[in-house]
Amino acid sequence: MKNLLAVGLLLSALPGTHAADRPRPNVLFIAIDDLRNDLGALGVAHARTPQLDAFAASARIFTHHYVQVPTCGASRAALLRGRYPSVPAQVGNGGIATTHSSWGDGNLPAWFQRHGYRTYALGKITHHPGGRTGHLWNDGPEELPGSWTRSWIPTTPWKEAEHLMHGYANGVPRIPGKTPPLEAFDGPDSAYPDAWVADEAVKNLREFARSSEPWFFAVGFFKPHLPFAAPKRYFDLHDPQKIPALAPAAAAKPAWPSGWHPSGEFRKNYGHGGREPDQDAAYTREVRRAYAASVSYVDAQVGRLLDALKVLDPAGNTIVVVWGDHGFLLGEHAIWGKHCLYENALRSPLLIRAPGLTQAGATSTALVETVDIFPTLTDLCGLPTPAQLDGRSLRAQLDRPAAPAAKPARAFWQDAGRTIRTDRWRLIVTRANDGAPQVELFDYAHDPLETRNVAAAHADIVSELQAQLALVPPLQAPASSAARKKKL
Ligand SMILES: [Ca+2]
Repeated sequence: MKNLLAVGLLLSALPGTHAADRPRPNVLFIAIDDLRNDLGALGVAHARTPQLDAFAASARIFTHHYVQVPTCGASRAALLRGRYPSVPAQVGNGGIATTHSSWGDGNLPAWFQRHGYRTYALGKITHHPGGRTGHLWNDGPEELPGSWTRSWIPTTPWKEAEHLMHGYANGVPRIPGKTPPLEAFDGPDSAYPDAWVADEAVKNLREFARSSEPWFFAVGFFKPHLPFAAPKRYFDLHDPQKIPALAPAAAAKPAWPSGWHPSGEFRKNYGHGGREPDQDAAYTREVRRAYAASVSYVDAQVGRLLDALKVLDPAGNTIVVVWGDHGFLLGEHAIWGKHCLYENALRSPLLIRAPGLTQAGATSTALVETVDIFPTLTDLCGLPTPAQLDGRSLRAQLDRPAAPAAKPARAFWQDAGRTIRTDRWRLIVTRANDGAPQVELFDYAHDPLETRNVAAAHADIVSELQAQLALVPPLQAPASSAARKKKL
């Protein structure tokens, strides 16, 4: 208690509040898997996301949030470590388990735990739901040991974490390369895993609300990650004819040089019955509708958790973060997936509500990054911030939506792929199979859909952005074949 009071006295003011008047805030961190910026609150007209839109109206809406690595485990590593990747394993899905011992001074949950918080991870927070490695992700060592008071998955018909992650209706597991990428089952919300996550989250939230100790509760939902599967009624919310088609230039495979890839996660991990979304307009619409339906389904489950919080914490002493771990290309650049450095792979929702937030519902267009979340949360909770973090607290944008970005956004992919995003430009540097560097430059002021590589016409901008990219050291060790294999 003495420590708690001491920290309380040191609290810098939360936005618009006197910190000493309040107990330390709790943190509800909601991760949504593979959620691109397809929310109504982010201006997407065909989205049906009433729950997240309502939450956004009470929060700060970051329209330009970028992740560090466009794949689940590596994006979460950057989140929890609060740093850009520094070794090749940290751009792969196994990076948390294989590199956590070298992370130095803690990680986000461990830091909170060290400063008096109980820390909980339910569902998919690290790469493996429940935070275990091994066969079917349930019998190996913890991915991030020493960090969570408890890390777990609900008990469900899918039984194993790996089946829960890729589950079809009523406990049916995925068969890689065979089962379909889409499913609409005419049944209740509990036909799919996220309803079970929401149930378990609400149940535990009730328990935590009775405790006088502060808590950090991370809840990880699975949709809209593939397979795009949800109860039929969420599909019925979406008329496929009303989901806008991509402009042909936006759907085209980029001209060489580019970091284009053949969307292995979508094309190889599922059975398509010979259908090909780039060649079959009806299939394109079905896939995009199924993604939108999966977003609507997870929206409803997140809404149940937020409704419970309203009842359990009427004073609003909980910081709530809604975060997408990266985006997803639904045919942009002829890619159906995320493993690339284009805009829609890296941009994802970030909504933050903090006690005393003013101008709730206002948007910040500042470029912000996933690595900013760690220092933002320590700042808002009045904890010290570890010195080594690469991000910056977003308090400025929470206090004043028009506050500018502190820095450009950076992202990483494979051993040599890097990108830097400024308000106007994106530079992408990748390496061709023969080792030659490939440079792409996009000018969002004149080409918001990234259809023209203008690197040749703007050598000065390329040079300036390459110099900024070089400020972050290159990844330091060769990727092992195992780490490389896990990336895709
Ligand atoms: Ca993901």
